Amino acid sequence: MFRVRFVLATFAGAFLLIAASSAFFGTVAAELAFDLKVAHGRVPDAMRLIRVKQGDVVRLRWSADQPVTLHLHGYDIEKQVEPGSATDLAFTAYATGRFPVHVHAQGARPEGHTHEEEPLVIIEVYPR
Ligand SMILES: [Cu+2]
Repeated sequence: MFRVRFVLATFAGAFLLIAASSAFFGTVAAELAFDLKVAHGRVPDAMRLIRVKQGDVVRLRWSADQPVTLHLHGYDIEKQVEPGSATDLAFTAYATGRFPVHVHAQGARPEGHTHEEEPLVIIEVYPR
């Protein structure tokens, strides 16, 4: 009987610990939107690193001064952005890690391409 109670107490303790730590770190996934303006092939320095947490719904709202094809690596999402209108690139950040957004040449294929240039933006997804 003592053993059963001990196990239950341990279980309750572990549960409390999980509840407390998730309250501290924020367990609820957020919906996050970022406005990113590409001018002369760059975004402002303050927007070059985007940090989110695993499970967040991330919406990148792109605008550009000239037509550009963007490629989010890892998640492998490609978007065409035309000047004069914003284009959303949205995804749920299931995978953790560091994911660059590159500019592709118009008409280039995503398979087997190389990226010599610096990424436009880097997205870091942290474990929740
Ligand atoms: Cu690419």
